[in-house]
Amino acid sequence: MAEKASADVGLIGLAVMGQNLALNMADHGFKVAVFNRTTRVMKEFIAANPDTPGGLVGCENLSELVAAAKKPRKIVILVKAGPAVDTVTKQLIEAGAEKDDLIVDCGNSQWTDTIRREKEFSDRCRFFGSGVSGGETGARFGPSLMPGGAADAWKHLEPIWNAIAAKVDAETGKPIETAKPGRPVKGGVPCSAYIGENGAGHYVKMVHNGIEYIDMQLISEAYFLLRNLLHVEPEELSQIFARWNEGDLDSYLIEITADILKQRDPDHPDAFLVDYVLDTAQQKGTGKWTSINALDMGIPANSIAEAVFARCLSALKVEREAASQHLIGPEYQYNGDRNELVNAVHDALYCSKICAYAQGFQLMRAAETEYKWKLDLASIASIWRGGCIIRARFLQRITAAYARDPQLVNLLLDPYFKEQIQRNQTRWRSVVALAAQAGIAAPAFMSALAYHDGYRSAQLPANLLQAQRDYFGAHTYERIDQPRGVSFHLDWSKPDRRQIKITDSH
Ligand code: 2AM
Repeated sequence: MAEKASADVGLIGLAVMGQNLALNMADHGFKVAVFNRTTRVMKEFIAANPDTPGGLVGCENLSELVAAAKKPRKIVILVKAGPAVDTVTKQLIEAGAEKDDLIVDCGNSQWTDTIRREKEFSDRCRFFGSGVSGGETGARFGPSLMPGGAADAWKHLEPIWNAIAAKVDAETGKPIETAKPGRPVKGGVPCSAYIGENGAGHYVKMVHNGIEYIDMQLISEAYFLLRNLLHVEPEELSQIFARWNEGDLDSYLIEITADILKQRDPDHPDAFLVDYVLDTAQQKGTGKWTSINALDMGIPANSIAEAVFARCLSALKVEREAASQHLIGPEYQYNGDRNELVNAVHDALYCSKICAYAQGFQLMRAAETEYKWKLDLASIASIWRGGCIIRARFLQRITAAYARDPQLVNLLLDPYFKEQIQRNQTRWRSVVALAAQAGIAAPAFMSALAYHDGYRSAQLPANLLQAQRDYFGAHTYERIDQPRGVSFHLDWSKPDRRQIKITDSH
């Protein structure tokens, strides 16, 4: 039986993420009241963790949980994203949760659902949506946390969120990774910051995942190009990635890539695991949501979408195998310098990565206007430096870029990133050209370069395109010698082809 109102925080849903977040909070001295729909799971969890610093209070129903939590209550929900979040929130309110209480959905909810819920429950509780990144290990020892909800309620959650988040070094921005069960990290800057109203936290978490898709795809393409052009074994590639991890590309994803590539296959000790893993990627949807949102807002996040499509194409394994018998590519043999190619792929990866992040940050900029949020992009970059899957040295650079200029229109325009691309673009282009020549699919590298070249072009072929639209659909065009907003239509079907001025909004 739960004690009376002694718990600092409540948590509902004891699957792995829920258990790990509860243990993380308890490690930091918070007393956590826990509930799970299936009581046996809760009892087993309590029995398995008798001695946490903060203590766990097992609750058999939601009324017990509500009674156990100190006011204003902070109740974390970690149930399956979707209708279960609505059900549990309503049940919590029925069980006695009050207007000042914070109900914090830490699942992978769509930000639009969080906007709806915050509004729907606004006179019953203070509904928060918090992105949590870093997988199971992150939840246990320090995730990156992206909370969104009412600004005046944030102060109640902040101490807990700051305590359990991953920590980075204040000077270098490097993750401090020494947490052990019962022994949390001391010091450092927490990877947690208030993101904005209602769905802003879940939105930013979604963009994080979209960036993660393209980051992973770029790394996979770098591997694939080197593998196919140099005909090297995974172990040698592992050493290359490990070396890259010492420099500008230093990141969690490069680090695990180096580790994966040297892994031998458990069933074939002479071979490498990566060669036995079927080349079909699955997805849970956050990359797709990011791309759909980019399309909805009209923001060119083409590389993020390309990364989603690359997974879709990979999933057509049977079709690709059949097509490979019929559609013949070029004969190509790379005869150049091996080191030069390795360095060029490194630079191509770095330049493409800059473009990928530029797209993700441009998306968040647009979302500010779309959803009436005020997003601090430097702060968002800073909380991705540790805890999450895309954590990287690179994010220290992005943090610095937005700190230098909070109104920065595009990351590509920041002096540091501008200089990097300037310096490395010849090699980036040579890698893309090589991929095309050799017939090796490198959609992420190519789309990133297309984004860069499109963005830096004052002139694009949309003049012809718009004329086509006017030709077949009378969609009108603006003219370079007239003010913006003044539209014209040419009477293409008539012999005299007269131009008609349609609107003048000025
Ligand atoms: P369970 O152990 O009873 O299945 C992940 O699915 C977590 O969410 C589990 O802890 C699961 O509880 C919980 N969960 C899923 N749907 C739920 C619901 N509608 N109400 C309460 N908990 C739910």
